[in-house]
Amino acid sequence: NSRIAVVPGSFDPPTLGHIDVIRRAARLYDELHVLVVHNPDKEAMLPIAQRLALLEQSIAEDEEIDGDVVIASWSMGLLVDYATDVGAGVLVKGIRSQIDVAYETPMAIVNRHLAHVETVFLLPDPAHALVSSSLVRQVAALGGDVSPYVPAAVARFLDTGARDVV
Ligand code: COD
Repeated sequence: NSRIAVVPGSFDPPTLGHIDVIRRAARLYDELHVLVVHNPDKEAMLPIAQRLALLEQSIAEDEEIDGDVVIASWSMGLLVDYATDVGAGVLVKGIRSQIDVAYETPMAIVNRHLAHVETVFLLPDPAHALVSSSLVRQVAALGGDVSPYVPAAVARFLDTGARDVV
């Protein structure tokens, strides 16, 4: 009876906050699905395929993440449909603030009602608690150094200005 969890997010781009949640979730579950989900409320910087590639590289290069990690994307319908398809009973999310609590609480209730999928919340590591993809997008757009906030693969990608040609 293996324990399978989904870590969903926009990952636009992946940050050290995301990697912290993925590392810790990988220790808690036998199999982890890191799922790039299109969030219609947010204007995207990177195409989904680019976010997948950056997650693949970041997770492959991370020495603390081992075990079974699947990286996938989902744009067809409910997040819990993906979870049910892969046999996952848990969504793992990070909670940084009261704003995250207010945003996540109704979704967690709906997802449990819809599909009996539970949501497990991890508090952030203080070192990364203030990191967000939107902060990274702003710093990158203004030409600042994003390397303190993102995995090395993401810093390399953003530094080369490759984002302008995707
Ligand atoms: N420390 C800890 N956790 C963090 C940090 C950090 N520094 N930064 C981000 N996180 C966490 C976030 O709290 C979140 O749990 C996760 O990492 C991903 O963050 P983002 O910003 O990449 O992604 P979001 O917040 O845009 O989430 C997008 C989702 C698609 C996951 C979300 O909107 C969702 O669950 N949608 C549900 C779609 C659906 O099925 N709807 C119908 C039923 S409600």
